Amino acid sequence: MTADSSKTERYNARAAEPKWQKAWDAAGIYATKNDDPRPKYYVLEMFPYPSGRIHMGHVRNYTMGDVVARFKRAMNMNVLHPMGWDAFGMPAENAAIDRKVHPKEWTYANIATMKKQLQSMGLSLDWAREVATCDPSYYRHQQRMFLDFLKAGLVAREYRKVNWDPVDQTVLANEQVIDGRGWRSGALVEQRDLYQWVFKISDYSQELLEALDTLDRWPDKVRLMQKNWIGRSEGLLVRFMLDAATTPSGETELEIFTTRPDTLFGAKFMAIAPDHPLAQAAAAKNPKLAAFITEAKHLGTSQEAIDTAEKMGFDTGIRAVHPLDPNWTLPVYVANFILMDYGTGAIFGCPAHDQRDLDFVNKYGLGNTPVVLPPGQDPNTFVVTDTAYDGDGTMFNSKNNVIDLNGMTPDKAFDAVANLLAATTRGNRPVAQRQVNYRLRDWGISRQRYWGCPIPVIHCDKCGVVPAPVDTLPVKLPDDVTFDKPGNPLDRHPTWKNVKCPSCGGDARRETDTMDTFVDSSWYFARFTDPWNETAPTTPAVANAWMPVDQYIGGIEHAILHLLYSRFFTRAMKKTGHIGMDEPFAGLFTQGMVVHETYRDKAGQWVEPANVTIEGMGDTRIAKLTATGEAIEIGSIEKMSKSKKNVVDPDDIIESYGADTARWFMLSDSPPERDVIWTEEGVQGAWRFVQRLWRLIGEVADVTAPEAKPASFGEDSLKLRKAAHRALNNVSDDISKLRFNRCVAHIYEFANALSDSIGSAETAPSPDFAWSLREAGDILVRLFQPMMPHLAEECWAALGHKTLVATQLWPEVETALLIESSITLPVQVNGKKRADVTVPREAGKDEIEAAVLALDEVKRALDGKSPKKVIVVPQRIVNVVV
Ligand code: ANZ
Ligand code: ZN
Repeated sequence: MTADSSKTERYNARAAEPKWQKAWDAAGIYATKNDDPRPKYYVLEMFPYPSGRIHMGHVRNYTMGDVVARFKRAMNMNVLHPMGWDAFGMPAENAAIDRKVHPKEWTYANIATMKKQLQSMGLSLDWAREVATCDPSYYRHQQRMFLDFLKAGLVAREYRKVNWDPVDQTVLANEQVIDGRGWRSGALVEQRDLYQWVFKISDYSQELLEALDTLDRWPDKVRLMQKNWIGRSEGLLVRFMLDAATTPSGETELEIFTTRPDTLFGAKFMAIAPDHPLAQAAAAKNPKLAAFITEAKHLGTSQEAIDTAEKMGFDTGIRAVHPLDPNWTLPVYVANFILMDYGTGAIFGCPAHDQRDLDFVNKYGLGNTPVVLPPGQDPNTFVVTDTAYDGDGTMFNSKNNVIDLNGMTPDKAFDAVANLLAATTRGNRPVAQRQVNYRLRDWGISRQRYWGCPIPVIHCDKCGVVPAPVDTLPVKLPDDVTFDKPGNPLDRHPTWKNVKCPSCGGDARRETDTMDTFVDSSWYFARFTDPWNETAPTTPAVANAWMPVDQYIGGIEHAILHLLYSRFFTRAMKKTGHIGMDEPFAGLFTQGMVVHETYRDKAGQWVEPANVTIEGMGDTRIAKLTATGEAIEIGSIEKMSKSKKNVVDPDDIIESYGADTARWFMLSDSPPERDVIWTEEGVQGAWRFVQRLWRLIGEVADVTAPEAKPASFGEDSLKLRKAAHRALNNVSDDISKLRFNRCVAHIYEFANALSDSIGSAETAPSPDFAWSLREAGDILVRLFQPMMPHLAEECWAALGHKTLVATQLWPEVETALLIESSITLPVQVNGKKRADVTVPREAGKDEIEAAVLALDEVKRALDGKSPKKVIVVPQRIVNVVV
């Protein structure tokens, strides 16, 4: 068979892609109906922040979701695959400050650009359901839910620490504090306590923890990260009496939280948070201590800042009495690594068994006494110097006339101490009580910023906090705001905040805090189920029919906060009647990043890949600046980022190669959970494969085949049909498991088989072979349709079909064709495995025996003799007895 030259024309993605996008649009095939009776499937990719342009990470994420959506549609399911915009946030305000464009204008312009880019990718999205979280038609419902949550006791106002910039007189977000200083003013940041709105997520700590076990289609690592974040620990609250002679009047005791009461005999000091009341009391008469406390507060409020700072302490002079020994006192330090909002904001330090405590005593010369002996160590010689021992072992050095812990395991000792101190009273109260603590804090949602969802409450001097009446929602952001001064534009707006109190009618003020943007993204998946409902956030019956999301896909960077907040929010929505389930995401997949080589010029400046020409291959590759020929240094492979300029613009790729090539390459190179290295060579390889498929289908299209399926097939036909159905079976299996790179490999293999078949065919193929070729062509196109939808349509049309391949059902696999024609059996000689033998599946005992005796390994073992016996266990094993 020879290829018809008219079909060897190049596939022109630039012409074909927009054409098919229009055809899909015109046919409305991605618009999903809520009353479709077929089984539902909800696939969702994390929606983008409209930063300006899409990046390769988006391309990867959305391609994967699109493959799933297209596959499930072909499985005859009613697929929901929506898209929207996580559109509030600081970058819009920064743009307003830097470039004098209004956040709203900037955001909507970015949405328009990015929507066009996404559309050019050929994603099968239901754009009729598009939402932008910055739109009053979205955030009004969020305000309504805030009020519902408030009524249900899920919202509170709490004193919370914020980063305060004393020069700009404004609250800073954690990311605006750089090395302890305000990002604009450069002033040392202070911690301030402000009333903040919080969601009571901590009421759900235990439930959020336990339900992780039910999320069996989530990656284990994400579940573990959430578990650690919730941070359940079982410990003991212990009251230490204070030595009156050393203690400011009014203070008598210090309560601490510990998870290791077993180590009490190793205690060397007490430490309290800088804002612990006892620290404040002690500082009142001690200016040096007061200065230390002020200094410690400059760390800012982020956990990271606190964890990485050098451990520092200040001896208050106060002495605490050891609860197991009235004659033993411990110095009380104020220390920068103790947090006020965990446990009681106070600890006893046991340096031998806690690294932070050890670092601390080594700095202040307080020494250490080990009390847990690691297995195999000698109690007379074991010492701790720089590394604390936090493992299991046997208690020692832990005995006095009150209690003897020696020889116990730490667990046993924990119980012994807990029981004794719980039964001991001081001032009529037990010295200790057991307590379960969670690291998870309530979710502070107040932000002192403009570009966010206004918190719908009103402050009245007479009535206090009054909810905005529901019929006044949305509380809309004013458009006329200024960004010329630091601080919250809503605060200094001349009129916006002045309102009448809904309760007493007197003068009152609107809340000027807006919500954390994580609130916006905690329920958008529910909104997509019925974005047309103007009177309520959801239509519960509809939301319950669609939810949970069957497959959620996004980056691992959202493994903790976004997912945890969404899990909480779903529960809160359930409590307030907006939805009927606890868990929003039944299946979760976290895709890897897109990485790329980095390039630097002679001056050490980063250079964009687009300006670099690579010559040579492998180790001899060299890079040159395309414009001047200047030598460029090829650096390490890193996550694509603007700072290293190692970004490739999806638009450029789509423009030069087409969206299908970009999609194919994204899926092909590595398992989807791993990073993918973007290379020009790789993209070119994908592009060549696109062209090859186009030629191959062109050759199939040239074949005239009978309409009806032939009654029997010759050997060549069967071989091809087996390859087709094997590929079909494998791709189906791997797509449903999101193993896209393996799907790609199966399609390559099948394309090779098809191409071999065509090559070996007669000039005038038999009817059954022609039919098989056609069948193979049809299957091939439908197999790659989810990955390369435009090329698939073009090929489908070339094959003479009048339908859209995007609407075709998945081909049915003929299972009879999957049965392998040969079988491989292990061969033993005297019970020891020596070789394998491959025989036709239907081979009889004699045929198998002959094949086995012909094996070199067996001949060698027989050494010219004939075997005593050959035992053939059909389909299992062959044993030769010599
Ligand atoms: C004595 C001790 C001995 C501790 C030892 C540990 C090891 P998790 O597991 O995270 O709950 N701690 C308690 N409150 C703290 C606070 N507000 N700021 C900083 N650290 C605090 O950790 C509990 C342990 O963290 C507690 O147990 C306490 O130190 C410390 F060998 O008490 B431990
Ligand atoms: Zn009032």
